Amino acid sequence: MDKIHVIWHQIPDTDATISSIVFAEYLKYKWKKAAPYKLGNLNNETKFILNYVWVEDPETIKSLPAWSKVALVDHNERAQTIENIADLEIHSIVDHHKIGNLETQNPIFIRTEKLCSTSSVIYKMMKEEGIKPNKEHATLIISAILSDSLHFRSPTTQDEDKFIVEELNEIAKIPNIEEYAMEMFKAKSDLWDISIEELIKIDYKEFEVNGKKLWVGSVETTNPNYSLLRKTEIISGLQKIKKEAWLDFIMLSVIDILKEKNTTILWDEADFKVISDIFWVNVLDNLADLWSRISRKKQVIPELTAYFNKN
Ligand SMILES: [Mn+2]
Repeated sequence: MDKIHVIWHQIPDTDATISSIVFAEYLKYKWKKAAPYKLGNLNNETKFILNYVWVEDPETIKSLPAWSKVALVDHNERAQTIENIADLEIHSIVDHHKIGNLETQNPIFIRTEKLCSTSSVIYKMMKEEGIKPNKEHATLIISAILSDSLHFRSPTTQDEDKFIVEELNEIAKIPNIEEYAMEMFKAKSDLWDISIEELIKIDYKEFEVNGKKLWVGSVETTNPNYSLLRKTEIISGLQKIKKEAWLDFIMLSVIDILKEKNTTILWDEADFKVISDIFWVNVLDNLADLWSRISRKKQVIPELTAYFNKN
């Protein structure tokens, strides 16, 4: 039996990492051979969570031998997945993002729902099959929901996500969910030992719209000043990435989790114009105040996609 490699996008965030761990578990319950793999380094929030439950960090891969089977979790776009995806066989996709541009050779299984995390979707699939997660997996799924929804602050949060957390906490028994979420966010905001390039690339999505390459990064933090004080270095970094990756647009949003505020750093005039045209804001000193748009998925990407489809 061929092993299914459960992989997630190039930049692993907490939901992506946890989705791959629990989806591999789900596939094993269904008598498949499966294991999670990551394509990049974990962020400090994810490290904190895996440490909390004593679950091992998945193995890192860059590419896979031709014809290997893969399951994609928490992403579905060519620009975000494993480099040699064209040589691989896609077994399944489980996601909660907009549908992008991936083409498959064979019929595949796809499940995507408008929930705040891919882990929520996988939990529903488990429930439908009568699979009860153990304490570790219940804690992991709760963590993924808290991470992707910024503890239910994000407008992507559905009532269903909140019910799932309640239901799973009967197994996970996290004493205080709010305190636990704060611990996670503090770990995520611990950025003192990372380079400027790592900071810029801590959580980004690359897209193609109408032949244009867009790059949208986020730093979700309880301490936005750490990033904002390094603005000058960040701007040079954005300039470098835009040139090297042949991008048509690049932005980096610093998201203050507690104040629910988005301050976006931009590099050049062309990108200033895009942001002021879309959001009706002024760009001052390379900064745009995007107010409470804390969800990239719901409050930034759709507007950018519509704009670049017209322009
Ligand atoms: Mn996600």
